Amino acid sequence: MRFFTAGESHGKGIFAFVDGFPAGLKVDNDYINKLLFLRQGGYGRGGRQKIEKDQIDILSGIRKGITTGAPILIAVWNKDFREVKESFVPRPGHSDLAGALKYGIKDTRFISERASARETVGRVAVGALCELLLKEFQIELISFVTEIGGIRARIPEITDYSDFSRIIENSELYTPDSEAEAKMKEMIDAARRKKDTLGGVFEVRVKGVPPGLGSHTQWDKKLDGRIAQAVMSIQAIKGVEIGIGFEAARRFGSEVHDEIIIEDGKIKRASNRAGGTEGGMTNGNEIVVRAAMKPISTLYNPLRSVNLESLNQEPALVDRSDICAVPAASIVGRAAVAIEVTRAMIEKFGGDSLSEMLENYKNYIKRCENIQEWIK
Ligand code: EPS
Repeated sequence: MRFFTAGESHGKGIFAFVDGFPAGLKVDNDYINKLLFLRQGGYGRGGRQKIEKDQIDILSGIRKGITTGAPILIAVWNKDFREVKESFVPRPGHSDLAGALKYGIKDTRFISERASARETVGRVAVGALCELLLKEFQIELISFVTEIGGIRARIPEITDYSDFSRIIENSELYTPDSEAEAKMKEMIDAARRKKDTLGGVFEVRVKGVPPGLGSHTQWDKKLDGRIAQAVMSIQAIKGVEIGIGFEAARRFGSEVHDEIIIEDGKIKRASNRAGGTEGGMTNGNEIVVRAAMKPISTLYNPLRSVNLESLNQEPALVDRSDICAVPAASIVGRAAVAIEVTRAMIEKFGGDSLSEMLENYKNYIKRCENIQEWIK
């Protein structure tokens, strides 16, 4: 399975094109629209989200609500479709200057219209479609905000994803710690008053993943690497870690690796510091991914920049923007991980139809459970 997005922030719409998606999946449009709705939300968002009401329009690949195996084309039409005013003063931190140099264009709108995080509408639509497929294999995902502007949330033990999702969706910052949330909101208000922006950290988890997705045999088949690339490619993401991530570098090996134990005749792990991947493959444990988002680069109190026409020192472009978009990014991160896990599932279990995949999956799980017979 592969996918691409197209579309500009103030163009006609955002489009997602998915090729190689298995046939036979019943598509719940409401589920996809719900994730698009969550992507639009979160305390600290700017004025644009009051204009848009992101909903999918399926243009191909789905008949009578069921995937046909043909390419799927999804459109989300922009309500704020308009010709944006040209701009010659790049924002530090945005794609403006690097893109202007690369493409030899002074009007940075030629760059920023496509670089805009509005593109993530397409990724969330594809991610939600992938989640519907993963549900058929009892694979579930959640994401939540763990940190904003240096304020950290306490994360409880998460057993039931549905219960936890309800807590997250009732929080304006998609975080489970209401005390921390209140402080985060104060920080966002302070940033708004200072005409500044704030970043943070979010976490994505995946439960019910079978062992053996991805492969140790080649660099570009390693699932941890693929997940890192998918998440790092989200606008404004500057760091990605899996499991205990950077913390592993500060501990002894005995405090990092997850012991292998036998319980009721089943092989289990005593902990999950690896975050569900070893050797570039899933090990059957929960996948845990965290990502660091930098503050949005459009500042109402702009940093110094240079006018690309006059070469005069000028304040950077000031435009409508978000103060904090970490909750929205957590939904995009969830989509990015769902897409990579789905691609790996299709690779492992054959992707023409859902029924064929399910048969192969059940057979493989049975073999894994009967480990002495399976591993010879
Ligand atoms: C976004 C819509 C955009 C931006 C944001 C993402 O709306 P507008 O530019 O019309 O205000 O708020 O884009 C960026 C963060 C960016 O870097 O360009 C959205 O729908 O997510």
